[in-house]
Amino acid sequence: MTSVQSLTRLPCGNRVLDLAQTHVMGILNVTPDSFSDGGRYSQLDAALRHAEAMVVAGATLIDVGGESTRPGARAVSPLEELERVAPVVELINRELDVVISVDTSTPAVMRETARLGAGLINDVRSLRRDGALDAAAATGLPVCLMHMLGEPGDMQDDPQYQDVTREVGEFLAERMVQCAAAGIPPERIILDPGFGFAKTLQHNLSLFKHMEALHALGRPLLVGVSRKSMIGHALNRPVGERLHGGLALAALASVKGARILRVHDVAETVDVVRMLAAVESAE
Ligand code: 8Y7
Repeated sequence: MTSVQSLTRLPCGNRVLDLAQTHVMGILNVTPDSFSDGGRYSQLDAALRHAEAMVVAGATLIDVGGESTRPGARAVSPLEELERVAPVVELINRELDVVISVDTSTPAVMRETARLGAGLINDVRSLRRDGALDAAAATGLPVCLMHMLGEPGDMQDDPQYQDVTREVGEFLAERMVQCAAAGIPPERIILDPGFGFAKTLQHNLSLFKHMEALHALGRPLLVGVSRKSMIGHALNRPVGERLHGGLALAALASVKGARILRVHDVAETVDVVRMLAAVESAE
């Protein structure tokens, strides 16, 4: 290993990410669909097949989530969340070569999924739930800290900022201090501006434009804008017609130095990332 690689190597449990490159993280929701009642085995099987397709398409991380963060979504008990997520993590870890990210704010889910092979904790609440800092620290896994004001249920009520990029940076810096105090060193942290979380369209666009300012915090950035309403509002597109807007933002985020892109459309985003890398590596 060269010294340059050691600066960008992020150990994620039993796997390592080289953050010199831009990685694509595929989204795998395991919230039960009330319209499909295929039973437990077929849901697990469907989750594995979806994850496998994303890995074949070039995803190097899969983000497994069992709690909807949509505004107004029903709260899920820790046990219910664990019963959804744990079997999927165990199965993907056994069957696929990919870093498993667990989208959770729940301490018990962090601890148990780490035991089952998860490689990254992705917490939209930045470890602010009771016991989350200690649980994440105990896993030894890297953590993605995301900016959000309030809770998913009330976050879009009336978000206000003087300077959204500065305030997001200050929030993330403060969470890094709390992490350090709990035994999670900066080397284990990924930062995320939290697009679409407690932000108006203008907040999201301004934050995106000035994203580079967050590099001052010294940690890799993860960006999640796939199919989000900021694309819908900017282009006047329903959720099924946001791919092109999302790919534009993926390219721009990568150029601005984001290291992980969290997306639904893995194959398309991987093409974007590879095309940028091809140009970047030219003479
Ligand atoms: C994000 C996220 C969601 C994001 C990170 C959606 C779980 C909403 N968005 N995690 N999760 N960053 N780190 O539309 O932007 O995908 S859920």
